[in-house]
Amino acid sequence: MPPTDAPVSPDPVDELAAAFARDGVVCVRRLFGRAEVAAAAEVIEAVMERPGPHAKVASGPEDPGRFFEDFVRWQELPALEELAVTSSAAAVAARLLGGGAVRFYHDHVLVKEGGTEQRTPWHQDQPYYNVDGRGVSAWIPVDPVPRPGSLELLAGSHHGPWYLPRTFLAKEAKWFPEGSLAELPDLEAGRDGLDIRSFELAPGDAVFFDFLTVHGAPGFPFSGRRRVLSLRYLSAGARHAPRPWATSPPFEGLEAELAAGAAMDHPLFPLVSHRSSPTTSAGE
Ligand SMILES: O=C(O)CCC(=O)C(=O)O
Repeated sequence: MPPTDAPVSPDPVDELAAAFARDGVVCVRRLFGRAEVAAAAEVIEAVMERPGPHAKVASGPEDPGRFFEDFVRWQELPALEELAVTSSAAAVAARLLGGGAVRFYHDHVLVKEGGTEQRTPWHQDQPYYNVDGRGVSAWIPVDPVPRPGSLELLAGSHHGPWYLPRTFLAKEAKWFPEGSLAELPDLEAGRDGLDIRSFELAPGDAVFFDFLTVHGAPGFPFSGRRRVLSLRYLSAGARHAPRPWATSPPFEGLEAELAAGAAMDHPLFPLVSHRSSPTTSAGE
């Protein structure tokens, strides 16, 4: 038995959960090992070769690079389902969301080709979704990401308010109507005074962030590509919030099967059953 006054070293995963609750963002180094990074890279290549119905190019025709996105492909790609539901991403998400019946929400592939100038505008994800309650995304690059090309997140912004979601290129209010939510302040103008977090990342490192954390990303002014798999998870307290508009991503017809306010208990949102235990610790 250790002496009772021996210092107790805090569980690194609990430290991570405390940092996530405070800041709405944490970086986990080496979340994916070599085999998982290779599997994620293969998934991204398969998605790019055969884009799905929700795929889009979120950069203009004049951009010297390209910003490609696709969503919700896990049902066609068993390797993606495995990463989403049983990997250490699911394990860390479950710990960050406080346990309970954590569900996988959807996958999102985000690729910026080398030289892409298109910025990902500052935004929160949740106002585009069909859920109320908490969730977390794991943004996992399979290529090295230098800090000037990396995701940026405004610490503490997950406490709210919700900001009006707009289309990335034309800035249209296609979801909540104009005036119904606060406008996002001009973060670029005041960024020196803000607690903006960003990380230089190696393949398999991950940035976990709350569905309400305000985030954006620069273009990718490098020769390599920036291929990212983002895996999104729902807390046990998340509830279905059908909207009178098509959410992004859309879940057509779901309101006929899942009542407004119901738990997200549906085969589209499988329970996570992670095999790996999270032993990773927070990055800087
Ligand atoms: O990868 C990016 O450029 C932006 C990522 C993002 O907005 C997201 O994962 O929600």
